[in-house]
Amino acid sequence: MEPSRSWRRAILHVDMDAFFAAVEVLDNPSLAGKPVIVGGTPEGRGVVSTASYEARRFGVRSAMPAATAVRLCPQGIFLWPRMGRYAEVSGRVFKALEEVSPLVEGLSIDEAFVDATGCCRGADPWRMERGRFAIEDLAADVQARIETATGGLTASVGIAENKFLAKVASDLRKPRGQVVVPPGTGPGFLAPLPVERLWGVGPRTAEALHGIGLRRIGNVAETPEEKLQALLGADLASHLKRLSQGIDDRPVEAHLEARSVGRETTFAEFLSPSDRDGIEGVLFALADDVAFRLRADALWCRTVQLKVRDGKFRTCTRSRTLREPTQVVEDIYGAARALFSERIRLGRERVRLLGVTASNLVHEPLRQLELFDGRTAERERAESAARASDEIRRKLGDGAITRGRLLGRGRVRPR
Ligand code: TTP
Ligand code: MG
Repeated sequence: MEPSRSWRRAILHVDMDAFFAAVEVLDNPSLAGKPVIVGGTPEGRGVVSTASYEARRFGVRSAMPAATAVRLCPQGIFLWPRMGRYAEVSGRVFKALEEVSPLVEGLSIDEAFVDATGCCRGADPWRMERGRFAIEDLAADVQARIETATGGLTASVGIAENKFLAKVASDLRKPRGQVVVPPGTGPGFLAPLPVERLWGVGPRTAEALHGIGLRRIGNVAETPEEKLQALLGADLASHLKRLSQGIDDRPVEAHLEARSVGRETTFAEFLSPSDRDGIEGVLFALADDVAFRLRADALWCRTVQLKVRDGKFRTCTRSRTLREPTQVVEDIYGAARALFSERIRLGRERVRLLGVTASNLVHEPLRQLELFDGRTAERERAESAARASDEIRRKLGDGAITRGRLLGRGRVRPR
């Protein structure tokens, strides 16, 4: 029996409402109905992680400096984040989701995609029953299971044929929302929404789109792809054009942690182990490519692996786990170089192959949670600079940005 293949996909995007703040209220019911602000201090130190819906009415938002939040909402109740407790509650939410479908992809501590195509009692999730799609009942069941599993927390759900539509939908009617985008209605659903909702449109791309009069997703959908290409480069143009038309084939990946992003190079002329500049130049090029691909997929890695093969075909791999997830070349290169100098013993053997792989991937860096860590702000700047140059790289092709370290390294031959 394989009927599910012919069904249209049914994807849920589940997002907990005001997650950290809701957990605080759950654990201390006297906070119910009050403007709770998690992260930062009443003296205005730190950054807001999230705020209850009551506090949001005053304009308090995630990632806002606490000083601003104090000004907007002086009566706010500021609480220090309790990450351990949030992680524990998150575990319960994910367990409840996994009871419904084996295909659950965590996006962050409070957000997941669920492929529920085969979960409606073995029948088509998009069949109508009493004026509703079967999948709507399943989604309501998911929301109820989350409330039970957590002792009363609410989630919002988006229901659609693909990930992008489901994710946009879940955000539209919070809290405790349920928004369904029936098959075939994606373009009309998206048309009035601002272009910033398109996955991959950051402030710069939004500005570029606004510059040619494209403010709503429907405007992008109607624009000839050639015109978008001239503005954004071929890859981003085709990606945004497809999304704007509600097309997104990405599967729900249940085991992201098993994925990795790597690049390796074999040398026509082996490198001498004493040619540090040559080796480091190659490691930088490999790390640069890995970091670019992580950013393109909106992924961060926790682990960097180095692979070295010598002239006698002996292969050795060494890895290191980083303090914080990253997607910038400086961190990945730094780890690969340290592994090479500290953990690889070549003797007089020459280097035949070098490889760099990023693994232990995550969907979000959790950077705002590390509130007073100076390195985090530094990394955030590095990431945003890298993303800006990615746009140019996509627009002009891979050779466009030549990092200083790569100049004059003619020896690398990609496999
Ligand atoms: P979100 O799901 O973005 O926000 P939320 O759950 O608080 O509110 P919403 O109802 O709009 O979904 O993020 C989940 C948690 O991640 C949030 O409760 C706190 C944390 N977080 C930060 O620490 N910093 C941030 O900048 C964001 C966006 C979230
Ligand atoms: Mg949330």
